[in-house]
Amino acid sequence: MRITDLRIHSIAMADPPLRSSYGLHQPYALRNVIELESEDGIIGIAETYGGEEPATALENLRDRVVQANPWSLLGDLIPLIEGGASGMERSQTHHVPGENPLDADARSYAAIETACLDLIGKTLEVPVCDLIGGRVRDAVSFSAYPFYKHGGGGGEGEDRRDDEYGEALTPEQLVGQVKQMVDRYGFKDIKFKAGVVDPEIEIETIKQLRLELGPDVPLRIDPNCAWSIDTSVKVGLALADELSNGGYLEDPTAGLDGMAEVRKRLLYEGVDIPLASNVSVTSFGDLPETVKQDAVQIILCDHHYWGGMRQVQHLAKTCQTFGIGLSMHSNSHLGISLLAMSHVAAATHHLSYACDTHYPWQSEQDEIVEGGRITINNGEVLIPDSGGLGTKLDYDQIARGKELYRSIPYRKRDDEAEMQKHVDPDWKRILPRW
Ligand code: GKR
Ligand code: MG
Repeated sequence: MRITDLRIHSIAMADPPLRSSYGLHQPYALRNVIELESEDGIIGIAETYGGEEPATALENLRDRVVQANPWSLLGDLIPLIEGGASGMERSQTHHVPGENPLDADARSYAAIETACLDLIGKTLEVPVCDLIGGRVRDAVSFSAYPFYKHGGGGGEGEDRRDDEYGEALTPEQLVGQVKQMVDRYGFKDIKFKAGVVDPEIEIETIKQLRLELGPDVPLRIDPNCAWSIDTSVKVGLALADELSNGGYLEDPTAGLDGMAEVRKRLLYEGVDIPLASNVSVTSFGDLPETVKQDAVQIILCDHHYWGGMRQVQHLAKTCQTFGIGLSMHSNSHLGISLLAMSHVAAATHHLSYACDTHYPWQSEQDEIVEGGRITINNGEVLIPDSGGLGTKLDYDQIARGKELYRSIPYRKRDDEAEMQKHVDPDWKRILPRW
């Protein structure tokens, strides 16, 4: 089988004004969607980070992809994930995910891998999760992902969207947002994006969530490194009860040394809540130091930048070997990514927690897969029965997403610039802020 065409679609989708320690989300999030067409006219698809740079990086692979055999292409491209920061060098930075130059090759490889697996799976009529080793579950659990949020549903001008969740800048509003999301999707776990306001208010938010949701719902908090070591320890002590029982403290502070120190000091105080990370551990090169220092007890994998689904499976086995838990990170995405995340999660035995997803923040209007939005019910995505990822592109919606992309000025994610534009002209990302 030969690949006869590679098509790259740069698209935009509305994104609400969500806050994090990176700043403020722009009114549109960007994605690149790729298609690999085989000589039999079968099309494999993948979704990855958006904007110009990822599109150019994929375009630069065209000569190696077109005319290649999808069965062997992934082996031919392996130097992309075996060299430099994609191999055993460390790749952590404090860029927003998708803008880290050190994992650019791993991101390109992952997109091609997903599209090849979808193409092969569609050709053989085998779901991707079975192709990569076999599913260990038919349904994948995701967690609710509440954010501090300004009023507005995303989009600009005439394309301004309805604001489904409303403003959320106080603990009470955050609790309301969570209840609404849980009612709609049935999530059983909650991951709260923090690092936005004074930690005392974020502690209060978690306490209110615990009171409102009862003792059994796992709670996580992720300030994306906004706290000093002292503040991280203080928050860990204050939330020792609330974050136990299946919860975790995610990237409280920057860097593995800082994470290790927080862990040590919490243990000294008799608090054993695990630390999770998608910032201080972003590649295999970070693992030796992570293990040596016991800096992170849960790694948040992401096939989009860890070099694809099979690298995530290697990561899972490595984590299991060293007694480290595994969960999954997410960034603003549409249905192809949600399905790809679900397939790799379905085929990963050592997946210890519900995965993250931004999917509730995106709207039906922007979905690009046939049949509209993927269903999340009881907090779960069911693996489709059909071959590959189990979905196809809706070409009208792709055309719409491309038109939107052409019509807007955004070409990369820049939460700091957006923050300066709308909230505080002098705002800078400071680590640690508290
Ligand atoms: O969407 O603002 C966001 C998040 O902060 C995202 O960029 C993070 O990568 O969700 C992510 C995380 O868990 O750190
Ligand atoms: Mg995180």
